[in-house]
Amino acid sequence: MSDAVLIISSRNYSSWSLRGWLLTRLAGLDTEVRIVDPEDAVARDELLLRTSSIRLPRLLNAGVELWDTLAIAEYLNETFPDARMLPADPAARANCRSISGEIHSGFSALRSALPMNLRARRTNFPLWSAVRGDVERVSEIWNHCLDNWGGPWLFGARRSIADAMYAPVCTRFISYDVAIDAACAGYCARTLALPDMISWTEDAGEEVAEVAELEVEF
Ligand SMILES: N[C@@H](CCC(=O)N[C@@H](CS)C(=O)NCC(=O)O)C(=O)O
Repeated sequence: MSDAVLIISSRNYSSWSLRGWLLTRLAGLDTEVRIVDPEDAVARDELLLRTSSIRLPRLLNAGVELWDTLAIAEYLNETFPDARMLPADPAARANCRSISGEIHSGFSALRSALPMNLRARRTNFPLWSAVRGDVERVSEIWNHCLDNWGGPWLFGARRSIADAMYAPVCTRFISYDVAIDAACAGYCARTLALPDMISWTEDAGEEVAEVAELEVEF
């Protein structure tokens, strides 16, 4: 039983929670997962008692408390060097950090128009031009990585922080039936077939909470 705790908001809807959890798995850190509702006043107060942020996911490990997925990623990489969460090659490592930063701070059209909902399956989902631009950029990034470092993961044979950061994009492409090229489709299929993704998705299916506006059929 681990002493580490990962506080998340939802397995079904929270892409940041999925990223945070995949990062702990990549690090080999066993965590107890606690789900809290950030809209709940008592839960918010409890989170704010500990730090000035109510952002989730939040990782508590060995007296250290972190929020924000990139901070969690860098902390885990430093704390568990044997997990080699960043590529060994400096150029690959720089690229891995750049594309992880890009998904962390960008792709707002994709994020808002295609919210993560692991239970959703939409077909013929309309994509407006800004979303198409984001899909093209993601495809460009993935193709560049797969060509440069030979796959099957973005930086070669080992999964890295970047694969965790882009995993919720794979689920969105499947949920909203987004047309992508064969190399990207293969990457999404490999990601969704990971045992960690399967177990997270199964648990998400059992979550009772529903966010009404994200369940609307378009
Ligand atoms: N960039 C942050 C984003 C985290 C985030 O937006 N989390 C959402 C839940 S998925 C949250 O905490 N929302 C609560 C709020 O903003 O009130 C990260 O990398 O962790």
